Parts: sequence; C-alpha cells; structure tokens
Amino acid sequence: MGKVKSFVVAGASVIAALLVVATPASAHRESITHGSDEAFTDSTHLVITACDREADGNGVRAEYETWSTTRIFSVGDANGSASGCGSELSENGYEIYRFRVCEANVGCSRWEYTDS
Ligand SMILES: [Ca+2]
Repeated sequence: MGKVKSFVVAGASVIAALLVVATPASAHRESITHGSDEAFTDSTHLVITACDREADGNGVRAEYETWSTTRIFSVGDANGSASGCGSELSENGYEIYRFRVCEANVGCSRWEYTDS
C-alpha cells in the first residue's frame, strides 16, 4: 500500500512539473477593480470578464485592446449586479494587451496591462 501511494504522488509531481514548464511566466489571471466592480482576464489573456457587483443601477463593462489593433472592444455584464458576470473571447482572436473596467455614469479604472 505504501509503495502504491508513493508512485501516485511521484506521478502527480511529474505532471505538475510539466504544466509549469508549458506555461509562460507572464500568463496568469489579471484583474482590475473600480469600487467593487471588476474586469479580469483568464490565464491565457484570451477571455475577458466584466463583473457588476454594485446594485446602484450603473451598468458595468470591460473595455480592452488586443496586441493586433488599437481598437477598443468591450463586453458588459448583461444582468447588472445580479449573480453572474459577462465574458467573451477576444473579439479579433488576439491576446488582450490591456483592459479596464468601466461603470456607466461614474467612470473607468486605470488600464491594467497583461504583461505587468
Ligand atoms: Ca451580474
């Protein structure tokens, strides 16, 4: 029994090591907040999410630019402050370069850069 357990643990360590090697150091979840509202990317920087966490009637959206263009794309949290956020894949398929969270009638956070 002891031998079986050691084997399983060793195997898991090898898999974990391979995952670490395959993931660039800079690729991780990035987040920016504005009050309680938040915009964040997933670890691939290809998916952006906007979360409205303030029940104040001001809609929330995430704005972002990708590495291929200076055009600003955006995605909103369609159901407002109700549970659940709004997210989308990068609209032109490129990694997100920078993003911010904006609250209607109030303003936006600073830009968060995914390479920082
Ligand atoms: Ca919501």
